[in-house]
Amino acid sequence: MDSRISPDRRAHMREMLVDGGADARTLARFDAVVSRRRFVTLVGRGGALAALATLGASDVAVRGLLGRGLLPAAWAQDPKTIPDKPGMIVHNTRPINGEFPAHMLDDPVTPTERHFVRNNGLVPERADKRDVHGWTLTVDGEVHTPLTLTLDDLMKMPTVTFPALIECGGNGRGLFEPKVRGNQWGQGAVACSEWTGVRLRDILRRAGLKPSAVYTGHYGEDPPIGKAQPFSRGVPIAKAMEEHTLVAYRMNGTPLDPLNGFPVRLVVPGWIGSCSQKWLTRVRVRDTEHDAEKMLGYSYRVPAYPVVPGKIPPKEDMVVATAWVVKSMITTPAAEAQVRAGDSVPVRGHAWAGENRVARVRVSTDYGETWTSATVKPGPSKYAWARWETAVRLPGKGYHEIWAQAVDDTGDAQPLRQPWNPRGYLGNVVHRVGVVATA
Ligand SMILES: Nc1nc2c(c(=O)[nH]1)N[C@H]1C(S)=C(S)[C@@H](COP(=O)(O)O)O[C@H]1N2
Ligand SMILES: [Mo]
Repeated sequence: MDSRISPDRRAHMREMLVDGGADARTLARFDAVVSRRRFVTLVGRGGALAALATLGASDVAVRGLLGRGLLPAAWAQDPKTIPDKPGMIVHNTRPINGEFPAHMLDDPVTPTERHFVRNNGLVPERADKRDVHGWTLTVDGEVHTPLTLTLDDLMKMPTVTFPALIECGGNGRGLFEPKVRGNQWGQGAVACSEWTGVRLRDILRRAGLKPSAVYTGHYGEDPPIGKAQPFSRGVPIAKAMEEHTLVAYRMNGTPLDPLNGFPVRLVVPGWIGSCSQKWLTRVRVRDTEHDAEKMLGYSYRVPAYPVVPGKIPPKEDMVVATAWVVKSMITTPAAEAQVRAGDSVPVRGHAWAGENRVARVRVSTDYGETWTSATVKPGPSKYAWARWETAVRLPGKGYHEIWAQAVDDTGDAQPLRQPWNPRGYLGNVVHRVGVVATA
């Protein structure tokens, strides 16, 4: 064992490889190499690439690492255009990951073609072909009557429709300092679509929860890349039984987009997006906290206490990330917009607060010295974002920043600097938009 890489650091690095779709051979070589000092030397020389060459890393693993900013950008292919999602900032094409710039997310209900995409694996063939034939949802585990439901069965159950926000736990990761690996999301890994579906609690009640039921485990049919485990997460039974937790089969009035989970997905609003399993095929009721790979280690977990930026806490100090924290986004003006000095400039956007409610939003044009209150209009349902607006006047010619800060009903406010955690989750630093005023 190399004393200069702590076991936790090593576990963290190994998980990054697994996330990148590393195959068994690559992982075996990683395990062999990290136990030697040589790896430290290579990495120390800035030689992540050299280290990978030593590892004989597969193409897939290398591509995964490209997405995590480990390899020189010169290696990356030009981002492809994703036909369903015009204008998307594509972070990765295999798996597909992309977001929209804040100014394209101005609508109260996000159009499907602007709903971000966060995939760990490949898009299932069934989704690509928009073919529901043969799809079923299994509900099993700690239930009295296991169920197998077809889409027709599901559609016969009572349905509800409401807008609700889904936000990737890693949204805002690109603003972490020091940098953390993973998709470098800006503001846009969030969307508020209108969902139609069946309450998960109605399905769980139909199956009959046993007293031993404490957690769900969610499974989808997206093929993992390389030797990665299938993506699977879960939530405590109380959240599964919450009235807004949906098994959704329509999004903004039409069947789900293939990239957003066709034919059926979970919508677990208020909590980090990974809880909202796409391409859903099975809900397994557990008698213990779900223990699939993406529930463990550093995946979708945050330290139980604030850590020194850049320091990896031991695994046992990491806890499962659950609800989102208070946040806002400026959707108008767009970054780099030109305005006239002295004119009234409309400023607006959205605010949301996980399980809490948005109490107020304020805006600054002098780097947080003084603030102006915005008018806040609550969203039409518990987990829809609130709309806020105000106007500012920029005093003189040149570069200005517009900042927005939301405060929730518990008094929690967005921080001016981003607190750090090893995987860059729950980023909610105030959104800053740079504009130029002309005389
Ligand atoms: N089956 C499956 N479900 C999944 C994922 C996945 O990779 N596979 N990604 C999760 C993550 S991390 C997020 S943030 C949301 C993203 O949903 P969207 O792509 O529809 O925006 O889906 C979640 N559900
Ligand atoms: Mo996510």
